[in-house]
Amino acid sequence: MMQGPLSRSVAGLCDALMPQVSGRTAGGLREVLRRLDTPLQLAVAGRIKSGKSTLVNALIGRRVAPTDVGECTRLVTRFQYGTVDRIEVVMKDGKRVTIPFAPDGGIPPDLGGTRNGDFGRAGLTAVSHLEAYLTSAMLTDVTVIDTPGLGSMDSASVSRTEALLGAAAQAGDGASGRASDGTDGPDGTDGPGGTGGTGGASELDRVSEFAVAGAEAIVYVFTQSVRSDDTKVLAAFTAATASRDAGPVNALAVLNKADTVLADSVDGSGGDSWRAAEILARSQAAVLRPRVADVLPMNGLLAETTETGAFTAADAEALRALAGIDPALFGAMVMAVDLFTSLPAPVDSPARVRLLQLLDLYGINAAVQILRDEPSVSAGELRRRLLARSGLEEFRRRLGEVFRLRADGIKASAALASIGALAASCGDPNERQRVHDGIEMLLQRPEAHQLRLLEALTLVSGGAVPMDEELTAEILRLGGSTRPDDQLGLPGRTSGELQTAALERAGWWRSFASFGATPGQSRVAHVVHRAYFLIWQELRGHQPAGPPGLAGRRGPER
Ligand SMILES: Nc1nc2c(ncn2[C@@H]2O[C@H](COP(=O)(O)OP(=O)(O)OP(=O)(O)O)[C@@H](O)[C@H]2O)c(=O)[nH]1
Ligand SMILES: [Mg+2]
Repeated sequence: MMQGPLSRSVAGLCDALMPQVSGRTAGGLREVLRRLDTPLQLAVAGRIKSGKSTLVNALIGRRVAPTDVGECTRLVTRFQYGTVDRIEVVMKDGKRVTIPFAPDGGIPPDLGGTRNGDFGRAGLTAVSHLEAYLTSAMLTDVTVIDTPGLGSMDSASVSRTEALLGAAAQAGDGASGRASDGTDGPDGTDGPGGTGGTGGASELDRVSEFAVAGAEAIVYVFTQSVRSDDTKVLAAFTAATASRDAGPVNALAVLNKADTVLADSVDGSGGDSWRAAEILARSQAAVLRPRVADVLPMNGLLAETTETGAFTAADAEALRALAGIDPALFGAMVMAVDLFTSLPAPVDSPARVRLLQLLDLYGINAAVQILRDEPSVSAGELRRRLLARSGLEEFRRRLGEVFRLRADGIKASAALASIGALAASCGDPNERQRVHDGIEMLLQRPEAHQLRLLEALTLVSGGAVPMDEELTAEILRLGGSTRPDDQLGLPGRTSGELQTAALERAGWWRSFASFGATPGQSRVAHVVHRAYFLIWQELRGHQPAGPPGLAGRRGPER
């Protein structure tokens, strides 16, 4: 894995600090170094049965994550690039057992029918998580982590989870522990308030499992509507995984099962559930915005079916037969699952059940509409058109923009947060000072400015530094891209126009930093001012700083 320039700087900091710190901190730094060398770690999280595994399969392009009930779905599974397909069961004691894929090419839901004995006396409870290595090209620059679904968490259990977080993350992994304010006890075995009530222990378990996963970015999957505790869960889980708050820097949300949205309940949908899902997603983005970069509508099932090769010519033929029957009869069939399976039609019952599993009623209806309008459409073309309706392509595009283009910055700032947390939890004030000085020096470097900007974005969007909405949106835009025209909100303008705009905004933020801003706002404003200044320099074709003629021209973050 090629490290980006910012990750390399942070790795350099780790190397420099290593000989100057205690063994414990050095161990943590080694872990940070190891992580910097891996692709972006992207976790998919959300409630039970929200469609996380289905979405993971669609992304990877292969039906490999089990989407039924089974033991696996209770385990974190990390999908990463490998030159040979294989599955490793990682035990809590660190041992690894390689198991074969199921005949259908997926992870066996019961871990290969293996008797518990194969994993030692404790059986599946001794399993930490699964590592699946796949030759999928998509995984070369991102590791996708499928996580167990969250149960319905009442607000009491959510706050218990939050209370347990600091301890759990530290117990799970020293380097990923989010620095808490030091009020919790030294050992992570029992959080404040104990484990009274339902499920305390298992929540701790899940949270630490999650910490083991070491996620740096998160895709949060929900269905129909964001419940009040969804946002809390989102915050709690990203805190445990990414060593910092959920924010537009590292989180994206999906409104999944768009096909099941009740169109009539959404104004302006015109009775179309996809349109309804788009409207819902937009309004929910407004609510969730400080926590996520965006909310995207998605039909994960359709995406999985059309992207993994599950959809066959025989399925297309069954749909073609359905397109030929009386439209009124077909209309009745797609009103409910039991009508679809029972009404008379020239498609046998196993084929109908299969269509339901692959497409659900919405997808079946969509396919039949396509075939009615254009009977000559081939199976391949039908698959492509259904894929186009799944939302997957837009999701991939946004994933690219939000995470992949900024992977270097995201990884580097997650690593810096981990280093900061290591220092904060270290007893020696001199050592703490040394680490902080090191971080500060790194952040002073011009190429590290993107990290400052991401940090400012997290402060502002998380509410730690209040800013009015328009300014928040501006910082979001600035940190949300690496292209000057997007950053300035002036796509496609000439370099001259962009330079003028960058200078104008740089000037504005500088005076905001000096006049009428709180100390927090002032710090953020300085960062924003400098970001605009660096954009201006880049546009003018100058090096950001440093001796001229070295290493050629480079933008602040590419
Ligand atoms: N109609 C419809 N069904 C979907 C969609 N996405 C997933 N499903 C179905 O929802 C069920 C649950 O999907 P999973 O992917 O297993 O959900 P999960 O979130 O991984 O579940 P757990 O891991 O058990 O929490 C499966 O039957 C999927 O086929 C969708 O967009 N539309
Ligand atoms: Mg699952």
